[in-house]
Amino acid sequence: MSDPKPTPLTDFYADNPLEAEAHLFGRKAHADRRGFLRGAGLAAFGAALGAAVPFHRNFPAGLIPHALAQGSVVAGKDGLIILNDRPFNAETPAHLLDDPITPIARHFIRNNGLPPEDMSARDWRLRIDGLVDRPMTLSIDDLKRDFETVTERLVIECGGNGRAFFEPGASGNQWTVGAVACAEWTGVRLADVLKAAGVKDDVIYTAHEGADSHLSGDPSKMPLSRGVPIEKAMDPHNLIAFGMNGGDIHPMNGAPLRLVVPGWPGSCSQKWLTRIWLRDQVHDGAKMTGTSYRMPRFPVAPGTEVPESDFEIIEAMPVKSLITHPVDGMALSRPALDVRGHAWVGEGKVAQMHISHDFGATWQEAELDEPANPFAWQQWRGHISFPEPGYYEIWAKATDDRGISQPFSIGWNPKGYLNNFYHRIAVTVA
Ligand SMILES: Nc1nc2c(c(=O)[nH]1)N[C@H]1C(S)=C(S)[C@@H](COP(=O)(O)O)O[C@H]1N2
Ligand SMILES: [Mo]
Repeated sequence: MSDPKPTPLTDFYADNPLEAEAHLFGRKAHADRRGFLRGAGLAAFGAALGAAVPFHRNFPAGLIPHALAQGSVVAGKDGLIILNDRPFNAETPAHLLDDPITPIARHFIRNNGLPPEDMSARDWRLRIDGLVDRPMTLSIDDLKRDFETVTERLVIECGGNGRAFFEPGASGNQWTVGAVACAEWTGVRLADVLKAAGVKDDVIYTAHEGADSHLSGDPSKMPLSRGVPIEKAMDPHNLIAFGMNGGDIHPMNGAPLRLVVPGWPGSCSQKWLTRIWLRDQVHDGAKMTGTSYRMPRFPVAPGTEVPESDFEIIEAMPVKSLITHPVDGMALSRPALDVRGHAWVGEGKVAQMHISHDFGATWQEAELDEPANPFAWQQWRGHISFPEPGYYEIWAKATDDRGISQPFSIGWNPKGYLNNFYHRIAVTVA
C-alpha cells in the first residue's frame, strides 16, 4: 500500500502526455490515422469538457485541455480532487456530497491498478466457481434474465478514508473525508447467484477477481483480490451491480459489472468483476494478507510498531458522519445557520446525530432521517444560532443503535484505516 506520491493532472501531462490522455479519454482517443479524436475518445473528451467541441479536429494529441488544467477531471466526473494519477485516485469535497444519492459525477474513485481497456457489457462474463455444486459462467444478460433485479442506495467507503489526519502519518492515499459515497446501485443479489451455484458445506470465504491490471504490467499479478466470510457474502444487500443511478456504471467505478458489499471496507466491492471463487480458507489474494486492510487487535499508541501477527482483517466500518452544507470556511452575514449532512455505520443504523458550535462543550440534537434501505446513509439537519460575531467550528457526531459514537480523537493505527473522528468545518460570523 505504498502508492507513489500524488501528482496533479498537469504533472501527469507534463511527464507523459499521451498516456495522460489515454487515461482520461480512453486508450484509443487519438487512434485515428491522422491523429484525430474520434468515437468513444471524442465522446469522452466532450463529456469531460461539458460540451461538444466543434473544432476537435484541430486539437493536438497530448495537449491538456485548458479547462482541465485548472480543475481535476476524468470524463464524467465533476469537482473531484485527484490524489494520485497512477493508480488513479480521486476524492470528493464534502460540500459536493450534499445529495442523498451521490451523483455518478461525484462518486470517488479508488483504483489499485489500471482499469481494463475493454469494458464492453455485451462480451462481459462472470465466472462463479471453486467449492460450488454447479460452476457457472454468466453474461450480464444471463444475470438479468435468471435473477431478480433490485435497486438500493448503498454506501461505499474506502477503509483509508481520513488517513490524511494521522499523526504520525501513514503511507497510502492521503484521503481527507471524501472517499465515501452513496449511489443507487442496480443489480442482482450476490446471495441469489451463490445459492444458484450451490455453496458447498466447507466454504468459509469468497474470493473476488476483476479485470484491471497490475501497475507493474505483470499479467500474473492482480492489483486487488479480496473476499469476505461466506456469512457476510450471503447478506441480501450485497449486489452484483450492472447499473448506477439508473444508468450505466461509470468506467472508473467498475463498468460494466461490480460487486457492492456495503458496510465493509470499499475494497470488498470488487470492480470490473470477472470471478467469484468460493474457498475453504480465508482468501489470500492481493491486499488480503500482511497488514493490508488490517488493524491491530487492540488500541496502540501513535507511532507504535505492531508485529504482523497482531493485525486482524477489518470487517464492519465504524459509525461516521459528514457535514455537506455549508461549505467549509463559509463567511456568514447573519448569526444563524442551517447545517445538514449524512450519517452512516457499517452494521445496524445511526440512531442519533449531534452538532456542536462551541468545540464540543455542548451538543444539540439534529433531526435524523431513517435510511431509505439498510446500508444507505441517513440525512440529518440542524439549525445553529451564534451568540456573537467571530470564528466558530461546527462539529458533527453520529451515534449508532448500539450506543457507539464517533470519537473526538483518531484511533491511530499503523496503516491509517478507519478514521471516524468528528467531521469539523469552520465558519465565521460577521
Ligand atoms: N477490481 C478492483 N476493484 C476495486 C478496487 C481496485 O483497485 N480494483 N479498489 C477497491 C477499493 S480499495 C475501493 S475503496 C472501492 C472504491 O470504489 P469506487 O472506485 O467505485 O469509488 O473499490 C474497490 N474495488
Ligand atoms: Mo479502499
